[in-house]
Formats: sequence, structure tokens, C-alpha cells
Amino acid sequence: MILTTHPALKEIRSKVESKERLSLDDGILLYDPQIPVNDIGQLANIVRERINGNVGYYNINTHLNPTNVCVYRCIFCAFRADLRSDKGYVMDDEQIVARGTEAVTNGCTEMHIVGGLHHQKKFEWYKNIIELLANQHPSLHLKAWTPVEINWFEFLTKRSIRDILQELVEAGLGSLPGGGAEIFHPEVRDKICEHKAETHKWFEIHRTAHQMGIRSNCTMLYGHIEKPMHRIDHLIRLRELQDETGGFQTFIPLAFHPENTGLDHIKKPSALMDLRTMAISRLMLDNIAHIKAYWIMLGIGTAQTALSYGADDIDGTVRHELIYHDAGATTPELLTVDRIEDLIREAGRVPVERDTLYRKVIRDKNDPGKWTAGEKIPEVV
Ligand code: V47
Repeated sequence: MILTTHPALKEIRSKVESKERLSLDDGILLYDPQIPVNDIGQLANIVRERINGNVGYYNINTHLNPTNVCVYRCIFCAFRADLRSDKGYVMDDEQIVARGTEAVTNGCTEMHIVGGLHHQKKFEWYKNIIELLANQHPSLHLKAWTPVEINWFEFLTKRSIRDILQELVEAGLGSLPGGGAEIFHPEVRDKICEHKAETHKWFEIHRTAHQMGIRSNCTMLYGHIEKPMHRIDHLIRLRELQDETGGFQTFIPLAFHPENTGLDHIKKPSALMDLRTMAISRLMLDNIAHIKAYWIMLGIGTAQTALSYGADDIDGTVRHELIYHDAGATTPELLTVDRIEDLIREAGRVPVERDTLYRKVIRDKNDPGKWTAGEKIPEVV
């Protein structure tokens, strides 16, 4: 039951019930603190259950950040390192393959691979990482390189986005992760990540990927210098590309973690702001099937609660996450499958293990490390 009498919320509620799209103004209004988060959560839950029923998805995955050395100096990033700093590292082939072996041994279906743009590494170095892992561990889905890396490869090779993606797919790339989106509006983007893959590039790369049949995710980094208008503008831009291509699988709102960044004077968003943003994302992105509550970034309690505020996916078991932990995340390094399933059940949802492409995972009863992809989860939106 919706308790608030806020007149505008009534109008938004009737839009949600009749599946009418919310506007920029609707979205901005939902950030008004006078509208209780609970009420927005209830609306988001209508959409969440319409699209995903009572299921809470998760996967078994690991992260790989082959280097943290980066030519860019994004002000929000605690992970990057200068070329000659003591903090900088570059993994060698042996370490990379060992990570793959560890992942497969632990039943992972996915490896999430992103990293810095190393001053001295060529495109071939990045491609080789994919090739090595795909050859040694063909069962792992490689979700790798954001538009920030792909745009860097364009600069390095002077080749087209399509050619680069084609070569990466031939090497074993499975899909693109959602990073590098930050905030698209130039009033913010120019201040937090200057020259890094400009907004039009980010979209051109995802559009090209989708046209080639490569699925991808999308994100939004919130809780720093942006205003509600910038967030809603960001969501609408994503919604427009999705109308055109249908290639996004999931949206992940990413709460800013300030520690060890150039914005460490800013406070981390509160749990209520996280839940509000989750719910508003579900309501605005009526054409993206999944909304992910990334527990590493939200904390376990908020991620679990988010399953009733629009989210239907809690990401994965996750190993070796560095980007958030370098920025002060206090979440554990990994969660076991039992713990994830318990969290989902406690939230009143039915846990379902999915692979990266949102197919149900069928585990071999005698050897749980072995799996096959089952039916595709319908993307009814
Ligand atoms: O693009 C970097 C963000 C992103 C900080 O596709 C920060 O399934 C908060 O995209 N505080 C990378 N955020 C992570 C990412 C992601 C995560 C989980 C799943 C998927 C997926 C994608 O992390 C960056 C940036 O927006 N980020 N530094 C920070 N200090």
C-alpha cells in the first residue's frame, strides 16, 4: 500500500501501473526527499516483479585487473597508479592463467576483466590476455574491457571499433562490462574524468557491440558531484540506446566510494540514497531486463534490501575485486554460494544461478565445478 499523499507520486504510480514511460521531470521529482524512499521502492517492486517475478539472480564469478597502471587520472579512482609508482603492478601470463585455473576450480562461470591503460602496453597485450584465458579455460565467459579500453585500442591501433571488437571476439571475448559510464552529462563528466572515453564514444562502442551481437552491461557512478538532473539524464540516454539496440542486459548503479580518491572530502552515499537510486533506476529503465545490486559496493545489507527496491540480481560470489576495495570498501573479498543463496532467500526471493548471458546454470550433481548453460531467461520488458 502506498502511504504518501504526495500528488505527483499518485500520477507517477498510475503511469507505472499502466506501463507508461516516466519522463525526465518524473525522475527528478523522485529524488525529492519529501517523497519517502519506501513509496518509490514499492513502485519499483511492481516493475521488478512484472519483469523478473520473484527470482533473485546471482552468478559465480571472479575479477581480474591485469594492471592498475593508467594514463588517465580520473579524480574518483583509487585503483589507478602512475607508471613509476610503487603501487603500480602488471600481471604476467603465468599469473593470468593461474587466475583462470583458480576460477574454474572454484566453479566460476565468468571472469570480469578490466584494468588501467598502461603507457607501454600495446593492443596485442590486452588481446593476448583474452586469448590465453579462452584457450586455457574455454568454459569461462570473458566479460572484458569497457569502452574506455576499447577507445584506447582505437587510439593505439588506428583501427575501427568494429575491427577491434571482431578481433577480440575471435580471441575469445564474450561480452562487455558496464564500466566507464560514470556520468554522461558534460557538466559532470568534464570535471571527473576529463578526456577519458567521451560520452559519444561510450555510446558508439556499445552501439557497435550490440549491432555485432555482443551483449553488454551499463552503469552509473553516483554520489559525488552530480545532481539528480544529471543522474536522470544519464538513465534516459541509456534507455534511448536500449530502445535502438536492445543490447544491454543489466544496469548497475555504482555508489561512489571516496576513500583514497581526489574527492575524499565527499561523504559516501547513505543506504537510503542507494535504495532510492536503485528504485528510480528500475522505474526509469523500463526497457532493461535486469537491475543489479552489486553487494561489493553497496554492502551486503543494502544489496539484500535492494532486492525489494527494484533489483533482481546481486552480482556474484566475486574474488579479487580491487577497484572498490582500494577506495575503502569494507565488504568481504568473496561470498560463498550458500551465503548468497541465504541472503536472497531471506529477502523472500528464489535464488537462481545464471551465467553472464542470463541463462540458467545447470550444475553436474557429481561434480559441481562442471556446468552447462540451460534455458535463456526471457527478457520480457
Ligand atoms: O567505471 C571507480 C567505478 C566502475 C570508484 O558490468 C568507482 O557487471 C565508486 O563497472 N567509487 C568499474 N565507484 C566497475 C564496474 C562494474 C562493477 C560490477 C559489475 C559490472 C558489470 C561492472 O567502478 C568504474 C567506475 O564507475 N568506480 N572508482 C570509486 N572510488
